[in-house]
Amino acid sequence: MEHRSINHYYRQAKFLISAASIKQLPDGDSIEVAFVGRSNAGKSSAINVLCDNKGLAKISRTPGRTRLINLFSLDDKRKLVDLPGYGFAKVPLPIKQEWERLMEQYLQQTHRLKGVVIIMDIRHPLKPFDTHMLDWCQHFGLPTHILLTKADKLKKGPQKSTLLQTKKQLENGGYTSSIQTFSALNKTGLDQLVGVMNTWLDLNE
Ligand SMILES: Nc1nc2c(ncn2[C@@H]2O[C@H](COP(=O)(O)OP(=O)(O)OP(=O)(O)O)[C@@H](O)[C@H]2O)c(=O)[nH]1
Ligand SMILES: [Mg+2]
Repeated sequence: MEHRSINHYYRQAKFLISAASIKQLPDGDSIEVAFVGRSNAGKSSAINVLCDNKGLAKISRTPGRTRLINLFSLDDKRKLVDLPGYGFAKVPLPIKQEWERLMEQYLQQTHRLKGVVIIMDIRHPLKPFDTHMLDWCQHFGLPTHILLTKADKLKKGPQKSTLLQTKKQLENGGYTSSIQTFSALNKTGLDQLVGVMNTWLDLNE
C-alpha cells in the first residue's frame, strides 16, 4: 500500500529515445540515474515497478535484447536510463569492445549522471560484469546502489544471508556501494529504492 503514494512521482515517466551511440543522446542540463546489470538480471522490470508502468521498459523473453541506451523522462529536469548489459564471458570480442566504449563514454558524463543502480540476480551476485561496473563507477566517482533482485526466488533466510555476505564482499573489495534486496514480482524493497532515487534526483523537500 505504502509504495502507491511514495513513488507517485515516478508514474509520469515517459519513453524518450533509444540511442545506439552517445551522440544520439539529447543535450541539456537534465540529471539522470542509470540502471545497469547483466543480461536478464531484471533492469527493465525494476524500472517498470519503480514507475508503476508495466509497459514502459520492454521486458525481454530472450536475454540480452536491450542493446541500446533507452532514455525515459520523468520531468523536464530528470531522466532514467536503461543501459545495455550482458553476461560478460559469452559475448564476441568486437561487441564487447563496442559496449565498453559506449559505457565508458556514457559514464564519463558525470555532470549529468547522479547515480547508478546496479541490478543483480540475488541467486548470482557480484559476477565479473558487476565488479567491472563497480570499478568503473568508483573510478568516475559515481555513487552506486545495488539491487539484489528476484528476491522472491529465495526464502527470507537465504535472502538475508546473501545480503549480508554480499555486503561483506563489497567491504572487503573496498567498494562503498549501498545495497538492498528487491523483487519486481511482489514489489519488496520498492520504498528503499525510491528513497535512494529521490536523494540522487534531488526530490526531497
Ligand atoms: N521472479 C522474478 N522474475 C523477475 C524479476 N525481475 C525480472 N524478472 C524476470 O526476469 C526476466 C528478465 O527481466 P528484464 O527486466 O527484461 O531483465 P533485463 O535486465 O532488462 O534484461 P535485458 O534487457 O535483456 O538485459 C523476465 O522474464 C522477468 O519477468 C523479479 O523480481 N522476480
Ligand atoms: Mg532490459
